[in-house]
Amino acid sequence: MDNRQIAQVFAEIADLLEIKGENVFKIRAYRTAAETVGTWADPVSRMDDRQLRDLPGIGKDLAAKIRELAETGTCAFHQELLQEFPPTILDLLRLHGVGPKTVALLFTTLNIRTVDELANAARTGRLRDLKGMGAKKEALILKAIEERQKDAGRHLLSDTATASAELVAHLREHAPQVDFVPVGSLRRGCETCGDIDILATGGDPGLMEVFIGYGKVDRVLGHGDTKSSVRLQGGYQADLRLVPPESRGAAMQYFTGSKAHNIVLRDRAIQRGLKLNEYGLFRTGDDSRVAGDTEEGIYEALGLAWVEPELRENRGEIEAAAERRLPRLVSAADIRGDLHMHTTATDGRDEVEAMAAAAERLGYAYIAITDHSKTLAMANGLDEHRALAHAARVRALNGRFGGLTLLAGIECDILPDGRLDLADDCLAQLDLVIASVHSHFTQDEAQMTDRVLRALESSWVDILAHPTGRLLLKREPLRINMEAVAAAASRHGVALEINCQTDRLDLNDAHARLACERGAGLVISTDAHSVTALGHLRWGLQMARRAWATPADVLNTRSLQELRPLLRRSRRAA
Ligand code: DGT
Ligand code: CA
Ligand code: CA
Ligand code: ZN
Repeated sequence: MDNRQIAQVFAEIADLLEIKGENVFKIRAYRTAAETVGTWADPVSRMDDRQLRDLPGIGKDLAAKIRELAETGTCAFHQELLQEFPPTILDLLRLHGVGPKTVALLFTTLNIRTVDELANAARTGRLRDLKGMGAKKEALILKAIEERQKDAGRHLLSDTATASAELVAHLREHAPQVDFVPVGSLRRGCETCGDIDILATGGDPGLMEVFIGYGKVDRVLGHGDTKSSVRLQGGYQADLRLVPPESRGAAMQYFTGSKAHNIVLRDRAIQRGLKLNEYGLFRTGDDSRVAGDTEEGIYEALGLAWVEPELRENRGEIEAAAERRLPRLVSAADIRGDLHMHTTATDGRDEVEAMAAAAERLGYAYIAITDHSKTLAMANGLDEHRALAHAARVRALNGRFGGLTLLAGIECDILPDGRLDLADDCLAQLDLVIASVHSHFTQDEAQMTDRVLRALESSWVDILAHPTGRLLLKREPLRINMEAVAAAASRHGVALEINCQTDRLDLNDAHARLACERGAGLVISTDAHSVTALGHLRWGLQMARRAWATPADVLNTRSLQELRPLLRRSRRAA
């Protein structure tokens, strides 16, 4: 079992214990263990008992459970809990506004075990009379179910990328002569993906046996000579298509999509007396081939510059490609530092030193340590006194990690009325201030917008973090007027963050593009709570690219020398 699978078991145990109404410390221990294992770099299944017990938050009991999972693939305690509750009950817990108490109530009183059963009960008005329910909550549950159905079968970009990479590794191992490339929404870097699309060239139909023989295949949905579909463990659907080598470019183009981009391209072909499909670009009259072995060839024959996959959404990229004015998108090589991360001073899992050492290995010029402020008591947030003491410790490390500069910052909560959680004279003494909303998500649009605008007006805020608070496939964005926020950010010289946590990706592509158009700077930050999470930068980068962002649009592509004058404290001093 890999770390993710073990973490999954612990997370399920925590959920099930919560439904049972067990002791909160016990529940928290399993949650912490799930976090630790899920983000640990080395496989915990290969560790012995002593090494396991050295992991943060892992004691004797949890170490034994990890050994049990590693050796047998299951855990007796987990199985016992699943005897008490059907596993489908965990789907209920993932509905917005449905907590463990509600799940327990629904199960014990109405024997509701699945989302479908819950939907039925809500539609027929059977929930409203339960203790603590009422018609309003019933309606909210129904709405949450509808939201969920819109997302059904979709997965986070990062999870899809992992599942796809494992599948492609299997294919390459068993068919080394074949060329494989992931296409579809994954190649376009969409925030969630409906399925995994793999394109193969240079193989024979025997390849399909290799595909359906993959160890993680749960079910074969279709099996042909040029196209097969399977369902994988974890609920991913995967399609494999095989085309001849001379069609590789055409098929890459076709199956990368998006559908909207392809439709415009096909019309453009028709206007030129050509026919475009997944096998190539052909003259309408005599079916002779014009292009098809490369994507560049296809675009060129249509009078277009090659278009980066992230831009292929019919949002103006075809006009720009025709006029040769596509942007030079920001890429990993442009990134010089990371301006949002947490440490053990609050709710991070690694020490400042470990984060700095990892950043040095990544070749960064700078990082900002931005732990939480006091209102976030759950995360052990810092008050003014602790914030300044922490800052002093952070600064004292400068010089110890090669050319890396550590900036002492804070992630300061924006209080419900728009005031900041820490006093101005404390914020003034830090190198960088991030402001963010972590509470009162349900304010209406006017209130929320006023609240955030007020924070942007403060003298010290440099960055607004995860501006909409959304959690992909879990929590809707808060209601806020992004036009007004982008305009204010531009006016005050505050950068808007693209948060790289894999279930945030917040700002999204459309909002990030709006920010750039309004002249607000972007910053791509990991918000890492561990060393491993520093590697999540690529997912935010993908959002920035989908937003047409160039290196100039992104604050953390600057050298430290260029960055400093852009921070508010420098501008005030000037
Ligand atoms: P997803 O899977 O919902 O995340 O999004 P996609 O874009 O990966 O969609 P998918 O898997 O249905 O199809 C992959 C690509 O194949 C799609 O982006 C464009 C192409 N494609 C699929 N169906 C059509 C179609 O009916 N017409 C055209 N022109 N292209 C299509
Ligand atoms: Ca797809
Ligand atoms: Ca597909
Ligand atoms: Zn944070």
